[in-house]
Amino acid sequence: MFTAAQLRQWDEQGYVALGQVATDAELEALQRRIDDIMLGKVRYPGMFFQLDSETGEYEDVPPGSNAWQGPTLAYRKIQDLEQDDLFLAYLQHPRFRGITRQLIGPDVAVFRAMFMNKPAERGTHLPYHQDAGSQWQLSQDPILTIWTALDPATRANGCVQVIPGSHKLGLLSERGHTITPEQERRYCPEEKSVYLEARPGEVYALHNLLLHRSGINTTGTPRRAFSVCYMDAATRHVGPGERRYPVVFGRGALGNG
Ligand SMILES: O=C(O)CCC(=O)C(=O)O
Repeated sequence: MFTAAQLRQWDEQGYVALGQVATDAELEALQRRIDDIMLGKVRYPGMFFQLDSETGEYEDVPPGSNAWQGPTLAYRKIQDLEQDDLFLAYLQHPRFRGITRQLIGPDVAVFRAMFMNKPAERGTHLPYHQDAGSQWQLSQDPILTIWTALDPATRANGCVQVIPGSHKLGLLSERGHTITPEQERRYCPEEKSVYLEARPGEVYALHNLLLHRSGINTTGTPRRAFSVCYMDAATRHVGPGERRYPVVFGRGALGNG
């Protein structure tokens, strides 16, 4: 659970540093496993893979698909990681159960369990955005993302950068996600931003309405991270087609949830 001080920080700033949650051995296993998934040594049906852009520009990121696209460490994003036993066990850690119970309730699903990568000497600029809005096609906006550094995250390798308190602005774009250049000038001056540098294994809870972005990786080693968006298990997909979200805590939960 959040302590009283963390709850205050959550309300006022929209993010909370949680320190390292996994053991060193668990962290090493997650690092090895994500490389095995990228290299195709471990495979799951229908898992979403998106390669990194060639240019570093967000507009040039290829769309991605629900299929592995060959052995490379240059993936930008991989979703559906709740299918993997190690990632599922980690996202169901008792610390996360406590926080989700406090902020969401006993029955919790994940909108996405996602690997975000800035490959060595590559990566793509991710512009300021919020993680909510109609493009998510949900019956209610989720509020909680738990982001874990799998490697050191630094200004040089594209750590996440946030605008403290910006979750209080509400949803800035009807469709959600990236904001306009005018909104960025208004709400995101460099002097207001905070770089969330992290040691491997360190965790941040991020409010989904918090304005955040990340840069490219100018170093010779990757900046890997695992980002999980938790939401009330009653949240429904409201777009065309059927979509169900994996329940990870409470009634009908996967694994040991
Ligand atoms: O890891 C990153 O660079 C960005 C993460 C992000 O935007 C998210 O987890 O919602």
